[in-house]
Amino acid sequence: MAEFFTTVPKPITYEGPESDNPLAFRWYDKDRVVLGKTMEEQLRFGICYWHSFAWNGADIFGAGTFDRPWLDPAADPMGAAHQKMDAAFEFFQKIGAPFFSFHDRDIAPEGDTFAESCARLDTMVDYAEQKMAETDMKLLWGTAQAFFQARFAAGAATNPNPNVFAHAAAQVKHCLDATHRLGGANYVLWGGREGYETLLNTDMARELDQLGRFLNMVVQYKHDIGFEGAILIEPKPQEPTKHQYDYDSATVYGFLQNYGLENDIKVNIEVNHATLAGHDFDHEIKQAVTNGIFGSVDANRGDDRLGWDTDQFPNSVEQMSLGVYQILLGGGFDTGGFMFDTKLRRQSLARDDLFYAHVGAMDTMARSLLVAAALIEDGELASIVSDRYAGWATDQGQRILAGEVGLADLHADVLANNIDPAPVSGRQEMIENLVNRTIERVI
Ligand code: XUL
Ligand code: CO
Repeated sequence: MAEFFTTVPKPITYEGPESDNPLAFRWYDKDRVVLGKTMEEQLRFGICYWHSFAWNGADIFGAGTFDRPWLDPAADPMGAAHQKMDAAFEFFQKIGAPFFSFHDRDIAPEGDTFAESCARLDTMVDYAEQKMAETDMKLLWGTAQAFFQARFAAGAATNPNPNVFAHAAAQVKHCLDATHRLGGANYVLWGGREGYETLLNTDMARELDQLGRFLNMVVQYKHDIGFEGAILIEPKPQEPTKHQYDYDSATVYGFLQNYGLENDIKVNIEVNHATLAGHDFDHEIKQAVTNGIFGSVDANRGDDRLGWDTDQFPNSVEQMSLGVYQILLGGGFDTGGFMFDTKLRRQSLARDDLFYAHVGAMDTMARSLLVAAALIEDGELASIVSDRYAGWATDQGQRILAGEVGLADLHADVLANNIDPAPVSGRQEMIENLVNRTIERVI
């Protein structure tokens, strides 16, 4: 089989912080134990198929720039799909991430009929199964691409036409089967075009009910086939539609409760989707952990001055550490992991740019893990928070929470005892300094 990444002949290895080899890990030492698990087990890195292998670098103003022979429109579609998978597995192995993720249409091209699309996907799933066995690669999640084709312009599950709903349901069924066959740890549903552009042509109540029904069908089918992975929704506030129904973790949780799905579906939080929703990454994690729906993470960042989904590789330890801290406080990943739903910049057209990008991103996440683990081990942040709420452990606090007193009781109490609490400092700057000192100390 032809080697594609010839300038990176051997797998990337850990050389330590002193190394100035740009194709070595300085922080990601997969066997290093952090909080009782290896870095590999804590971080559970996944490589995405779509941006890394199924995209040619085209943007809305210009043609593809990347050197990806399998994306040549003249190539035989199934031959190209095999070549793409060979290159992808070569990359997975050389970068040393244990997982990958795909959309059905990333690994197998759509055919002229749905039957042909299914047959092509089955062929490529056979090939993936063989390559996974040869390489020990695991599938973090599979997902159906139900947003690209013109038929999905008005949404998939939320489409005004039930035939489009049916088509998306058939596609998700087939992709869930494929994910199950490949031992996927999760199955993801990103809303794609599940949202709307204008209320002037939209029946919102009907569309939400359709989406609720669709997701109940997915959960039912997961149980029918015995798929043990988690079903995850990936919140995003806008883009491609102006108003996406799965805006953020809190909105998704409310939606899941409305449709009786809160125990069956969790969330896949993407860092830059949090930013686009006006939240910090750690807020989205905390919101999900608090509601018991934290599943997995797409580890890509945005750009401070660009209000769209730039899908950049993570390079800010400050930003990521606080999110990883909340993940660890919540008990760490179960089925999830850090999936690089990340795109090279369009000018990064050399083959090995994909390596530089992932090496930097994996090191950033490893450093963030070390910082977050130190914050947990020191315990100072956690005690600051618990001390702040210590009053709620008193008799008065407990009686309020237990519902033993009402407004009139508290009114009487405050009147009789002239309760006049003194304000206390929130110490935000002091705590931020503590985090910065931890970063300085650890990395
Ligand atoms: C879109 C996005 C997708 C999903 C998978 O913004 O993040 O790549 O992760 O469909
Ligand atoms: Co994503």
